[in-house]
Amino acid sequence: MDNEVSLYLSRVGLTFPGTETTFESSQYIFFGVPFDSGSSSSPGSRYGPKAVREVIQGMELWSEYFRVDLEDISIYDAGDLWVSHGDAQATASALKKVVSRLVSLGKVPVMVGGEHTFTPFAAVSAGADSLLVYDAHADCRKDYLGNPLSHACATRLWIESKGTRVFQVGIRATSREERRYCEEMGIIQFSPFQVNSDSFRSALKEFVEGARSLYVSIDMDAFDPAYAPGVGTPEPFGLSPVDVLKTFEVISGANLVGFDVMELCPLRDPSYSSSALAAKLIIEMYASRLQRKQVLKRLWIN
Ligand SMILES: [Mn+2]
Repeated sequence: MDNEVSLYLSRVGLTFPGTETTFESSQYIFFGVPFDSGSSSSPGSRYGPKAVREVIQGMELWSEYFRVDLEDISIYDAGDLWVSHGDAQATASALKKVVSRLVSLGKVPVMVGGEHTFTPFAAVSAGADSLLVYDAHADCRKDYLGNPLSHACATRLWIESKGTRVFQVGIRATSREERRYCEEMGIIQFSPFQVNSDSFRSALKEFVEGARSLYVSIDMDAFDPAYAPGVGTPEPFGLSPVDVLKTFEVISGANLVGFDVMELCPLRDPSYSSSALAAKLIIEMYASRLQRKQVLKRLWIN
């Protein structure tokens, strides 16, 4: 592995997705950020990366939705970020170094959390100009109980460093202060009740087409707790996995500079169903892009 990247990462036992790949030959580089010491409700998301690695070992790498076989998947597991528990700033510094280096090597970082706090740092370091977030929460607080690096502030941190090019899906839990802020900033938001509408699909398409470099972030609590109970802050009336999968088709043509799945809390996931969904989201995101590549190749040949 690249020396500068490995400096901040430790290798782990099981790897995602379990097939043999190398750092050099892989475009997508998976790594964990096992940090949860700022969680506002239940801790435990530090075990998220480990659970995703465990559950993927027993899963098929065929995408039924996108009709592509991922046996030759080019995702390399680089291990977990050395996190400094209790110190989000120090952890974010290490993360920024890793992501910047990966991007300079032409790689796409695939991060698994851990707290959502780290998304804006990864997205900015990846050079994104647009952020697509699936989340129950707007994460637009100025601070949470005095902590400006709380996971409740993640999207606001992005807005303050990169402006308002942000699209949020699944939003249904916001404070009065956040609603005012989002309105003032003109944030595009869709609740789970709106995702099956034509206006949602056309707005998402327009947003993605206007993105020069897109970063996609999925907070697992975007899903209904029936599908993903393993999160720190569950919110009823959420998205279904199929709702989200359908949006991957819309994103597949974008210049994706980074992707993450955050807030998976295995301590609340005894059935491993949430972990399985988190693993599958990464597989399907990859599949959507591979399928598009294959379709374009076929069109070119014919
Ligand atoms: Mn959330």
